[in-house]
Amino acid sequence: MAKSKSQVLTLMQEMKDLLDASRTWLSGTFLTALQAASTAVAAGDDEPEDEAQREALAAVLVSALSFYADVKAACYEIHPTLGRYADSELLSSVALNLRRFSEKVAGDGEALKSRGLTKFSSWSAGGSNVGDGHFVVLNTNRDGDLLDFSHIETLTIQCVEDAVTGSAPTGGETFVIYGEAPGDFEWDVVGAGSGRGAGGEQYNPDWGVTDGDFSAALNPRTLQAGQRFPARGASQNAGNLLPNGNCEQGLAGSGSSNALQGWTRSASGGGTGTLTLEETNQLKGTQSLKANADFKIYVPLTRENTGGTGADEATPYALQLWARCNSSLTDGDAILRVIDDSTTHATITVDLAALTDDTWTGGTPVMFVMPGAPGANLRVELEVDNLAGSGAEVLIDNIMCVPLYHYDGRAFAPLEGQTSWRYGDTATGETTVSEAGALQRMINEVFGRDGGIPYLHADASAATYWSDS
Ligand SMILES: [Ca+2]
Repeated sequence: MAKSKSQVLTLMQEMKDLLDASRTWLSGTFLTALQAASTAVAAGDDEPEDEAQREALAAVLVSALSFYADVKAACYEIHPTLGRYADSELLSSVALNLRRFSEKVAGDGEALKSRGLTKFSSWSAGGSNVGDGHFVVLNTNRDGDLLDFSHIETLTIQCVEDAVTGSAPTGGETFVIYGEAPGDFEWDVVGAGSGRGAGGEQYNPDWGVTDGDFSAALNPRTLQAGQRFPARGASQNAGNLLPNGNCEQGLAGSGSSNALQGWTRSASGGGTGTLTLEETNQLKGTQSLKANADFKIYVPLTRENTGGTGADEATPYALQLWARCNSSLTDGDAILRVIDDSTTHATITVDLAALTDDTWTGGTPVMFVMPGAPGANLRVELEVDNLAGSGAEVLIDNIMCVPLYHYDGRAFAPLEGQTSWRYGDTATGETTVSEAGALQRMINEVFGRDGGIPYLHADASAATYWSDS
């Protein structure tokens, strides 16, 4: 007879205790004693017997490393039991077993206790940065739940090549990400990697992981410590999903049915405004988009690998646009949204009346997860609505829908601003933990670092916990 719920729970608790006890012992009295013994061997003159003593102690260390690996391997072997409890279709698949277990726990209105992570929700930009773009971060999965894993460390992203002193494209300046160095031994749980040598670690979230589809776990946007990556910008070669997001390719069509090149005037609610180009007060490049009446234009998004402007399913993106108004404007909104015929998936709205006159302002970026199974006519719409004021004008530029990078339980990107990123620009963010949920930590440590394996459903306030003890 299969294990009961309480027997499954007890198994998890005892394995967690075994892992924690071995770590406590190894990183505590054992290591202290080993180091003291090594120091004692080194004391005094070198004698012939010292070498044999050093080798013997080295063998002890090798055994300790092997011992800890064996404990983790023993914890790992609980996955078929979790799968059996949750009626997994394939007990040999650790990913499927954990997914089914997580789903059953959530479906039963239960949860593991959250680790108590406090993840930074905004990056702290360096005080001497030249670039004025936004650094964005998203810490939740597609269901809006906190991704309950990450290393406990301070992360840094830093521009290492720009378009002025280097050869990086404007808007796609090269950055690097790194955290803090891992411990000397596997049982020292510290950073995911300082990026200054080996030790970079890949730690996948479940974005893109839908039933039967684990492809996104192998996404090239998943970074490791020390890895270089381009910033996200308004041009398509800087990652923008939207054609002509920097408005440099001009307009298409005529009169009040015209649109940005690469875009289409909406058949419904398309507005009466005729779009023109601004070539004097543009944000960047040589042109921005100008309107003096309402309009709505769109770009269709196709699902990945089907041609056209492909949106990667179930993966995180950011929306942003920049706007500038003249003093005649009394009301109006500039809106960028991801929408299909049944659902609005994300919207960024810039309240034009709240902007400082004749000053470019970047809207607060909006992060969202592209739907895995969108309705018909998935598209991005750009709209100016309720524009009011005699002689009112609005300028728009750097219209962006850009994919985010994945790193250690979060999604993030530096976004192009009015002034481009420069070499040395930086941002930092710290994650702390209250260690509220030891079972969840054990699951993270034993399973969470392998690609494509989902973390278990955890909650800080569920009525029924799979308790730690
Ligand atoms: Ca432009």
